[in-house]
Amino acid sequence: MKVAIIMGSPSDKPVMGKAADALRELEVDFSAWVLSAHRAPEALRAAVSRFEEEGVEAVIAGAGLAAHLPGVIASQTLIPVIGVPIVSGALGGLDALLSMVQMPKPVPVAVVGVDNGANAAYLACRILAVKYPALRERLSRFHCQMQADGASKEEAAL
Ligand code: RP5
Repeated sequence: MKVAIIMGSPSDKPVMGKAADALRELEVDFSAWVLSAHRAPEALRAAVSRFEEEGVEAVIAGAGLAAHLPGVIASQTLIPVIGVPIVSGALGGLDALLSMVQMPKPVPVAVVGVDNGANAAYLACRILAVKYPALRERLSRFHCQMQADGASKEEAAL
């Protein structure tokens, strides 16, 4: 079980680091690369072609501006791809969000909120948990803990 984290630029690392943190928290193995769909298309294609033999079962792809990275990856593999739109430049992430979410059928990309690298990791874990009972158990404990924490905050709100 492995997740591939791909980002378009080193400048995307702060957001994608949140995805890595969440995967570590849930004990899910991952590899991370900087591979731009526009600046390194051949290297990206080569990396995607190795995913299956490397045991990659979900991909998290983050990029800003005209963010074609997750869509291009989804065009080259059947492994589910989750896009993270990243704030960069004048349009504040709306450009990246629309670039990712408006994929043509039958090449879907799941998209999380702008700059929400952590949620991409949690979604990847939910996808993998269908197949891996131990991960499902860790996710379940994590979810229960979150609800308990939320309840105790509410009691202290006044
Ligand atoms: C995108 O362009 C990258 O994903 C990044 O979010 C944005 C800006 O890249 P840099 O100019 O900072 O390398 O391809």
